[in-house]
Amino acid sequence: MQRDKQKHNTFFRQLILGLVVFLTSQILLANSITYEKKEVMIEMRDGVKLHTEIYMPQQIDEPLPFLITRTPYGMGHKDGVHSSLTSSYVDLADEGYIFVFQDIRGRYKSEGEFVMMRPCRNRHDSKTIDESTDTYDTIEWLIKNIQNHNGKAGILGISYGGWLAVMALVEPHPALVAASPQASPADMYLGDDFLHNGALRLSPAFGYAALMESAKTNAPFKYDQYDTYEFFLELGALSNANKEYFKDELPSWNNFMQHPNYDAYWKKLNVDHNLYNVPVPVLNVAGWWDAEDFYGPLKIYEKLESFDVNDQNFLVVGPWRHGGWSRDDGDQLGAIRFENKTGEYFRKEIQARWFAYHLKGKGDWS
Ligand code: PG9
Repeated sequence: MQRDKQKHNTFFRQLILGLVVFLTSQILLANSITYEKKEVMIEMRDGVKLHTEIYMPQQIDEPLPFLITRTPYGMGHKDGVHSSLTSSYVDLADEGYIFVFQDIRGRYKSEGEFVMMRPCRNRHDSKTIDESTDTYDTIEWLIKNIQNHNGKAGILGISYGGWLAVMALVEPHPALVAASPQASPADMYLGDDFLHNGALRLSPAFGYAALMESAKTNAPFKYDQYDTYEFFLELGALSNANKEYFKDELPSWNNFMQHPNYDAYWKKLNVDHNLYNVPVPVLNVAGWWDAEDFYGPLKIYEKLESFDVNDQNFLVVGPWRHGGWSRDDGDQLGAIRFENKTGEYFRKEIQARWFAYHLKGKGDWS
């Protein structure tokens, strides 16, 4: 009886998997390893489906870990391959992981409503969701539906993607054993993108609200002049932004206008407030010349240190602009030249080694 039920369940799981995988496509070459790409819609606990690309290395026989990146910005492709695999993830792709790229809720090909930096859910209400539960549900689905994995998952991302990696730590899936939040904001009012100690960073806040909340895909604001300094001078009072352009339709801009003080709205968004006893090893990354999110990684590192009994919380800070470690050589910043390719060094000797150690038990890390 039990066995029949199991068979029945397996049959339905396979049937559902068959429906969910709407594209199992090309065998693609990333460096020396061939990857097969699958495109799936993964169902979250509330029924919303998230668009996900999965790249499986073909020549590696041993079970592999998942390496996940979640984004609100859409996925860039070159010849059908996610562009990270041939640029910033080259060293990781050479090592071989099951790469997973996902559009977050409400963005690009994913269903549901997008909420910019969605606050953490009320855990007493089992019907609630947030970016942490979406990551949890994604890992759960991957573990149950993708073959030949080793039961481990890692997550990495930069900026908004870095913040999503931090959110994965709020209610971490047991299979999540490595997270690298890079340039993640920690507090938008105190020191990251939108305000600095209460002073509104007008151009980034205005431009970002427009970019993310005017459409489901990135929609850069179309300034009617080259000199945006002039644009904002001509705009006059801040209230004119809604009157003339946004028409009260952008939730984040409305929040910026309605919460000039450090009130509950901003405090709820502070990641510090949501991280407790994180059991997952973390590689935090920051750039000394990051104009957007330098405050965040230091604060997140500091918070994680407060309960890091196993010495598994790390911080890397280099001579980089926002995200400069992920693609740049890192041997110069504007006119300033350094002796070394610091970006390349980070990707090969730190990032790739750190994930190989935590997800594959390879090499050492101390
Ligand atoms: N600094 C950008 C951001 C992160 C998180 C929230 C809002 C903006 C970014 O580059 O993604």
